[in-house]
Amino acid sequence: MNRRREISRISRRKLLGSAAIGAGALLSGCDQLSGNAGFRKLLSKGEDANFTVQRSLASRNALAAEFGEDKISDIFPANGTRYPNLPAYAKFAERGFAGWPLLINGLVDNPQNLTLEQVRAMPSQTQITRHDCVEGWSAIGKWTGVRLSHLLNLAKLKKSARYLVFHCADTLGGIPYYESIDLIDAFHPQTIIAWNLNDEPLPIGNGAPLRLRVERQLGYKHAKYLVRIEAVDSLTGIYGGKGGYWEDVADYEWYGGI
Ligand SMILES: Nc1nc2c(c(=O)[nH]1)N[C@H]1C(S)=C(S)[C@@H](COP(=O)(O)O)O[C@H]1N2
Ligand SMILES: [Mo]
Repeated sequence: MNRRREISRISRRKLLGSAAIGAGALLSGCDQLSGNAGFRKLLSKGEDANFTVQRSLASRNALAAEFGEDKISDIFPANGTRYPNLPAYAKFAERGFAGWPLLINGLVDNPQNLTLEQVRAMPSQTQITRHDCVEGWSAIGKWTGVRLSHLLNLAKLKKSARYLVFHCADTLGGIPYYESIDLIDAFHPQTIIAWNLNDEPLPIGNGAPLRLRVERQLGYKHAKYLVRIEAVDSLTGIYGGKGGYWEDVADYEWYGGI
């Protein structure tokens, strides 16, 4: 095979490996979204109080950049909570997080009461992405986990569901850490519940045993130490009401787009 054909074969394989598969998945994500009442309302009215950054659906669904293995950072920092203060957490850590619970409830028809083992046995995907923290650092890491859309398809969102709230096992200054995203990000093909970082189980500092990766948004949205995913129709009345720990305590933007 001549050199030109070799190159075009390689680049096609690269495309098929990431972008093309991503586009297919994106379409199925859109199909699921268009059947959802909350999402249609968002599109037709475009007046969601929290949704201050107006972007087209196409740009919300665009993929975050992915990198090669050679770009992975030598050290992926741990930021915010580095070890949850919940006494039960240390007990789980001692036994490799065996039996760690992940609950999916709220506005769903089939609430899920999963264990870490069950989640890790689900279909997985791996992505090498850059994490950007508002405190001024970035790092590239390789994350493996199950697509959030897979979990939501098991739990079957009710038509009234508009947001997913991620409840964590840690508190900062006595306040529970939590985050939330809308259904566009929930069904985005790079939004995963990750259990591995750089081919190893998540280190405790990076959110063991399960954390959210929502690659189009800033670091604070990537909730670590996940114990429960709750589908809701409004963020009012959830903790401080602004959709996340940092949103509540320091007025960070709810949509932390990169
Ligand atoms: N549960 C929980 N999730 C969290 C935080 C936290 O303190 N607690 N910090 C957030 C912030 S500000 C960032 S930048 C990232 C840091 O992830 P890392 O520790 O893997 O670098 O986690 C985010 N998710
Ligand atoms: Mo951050």
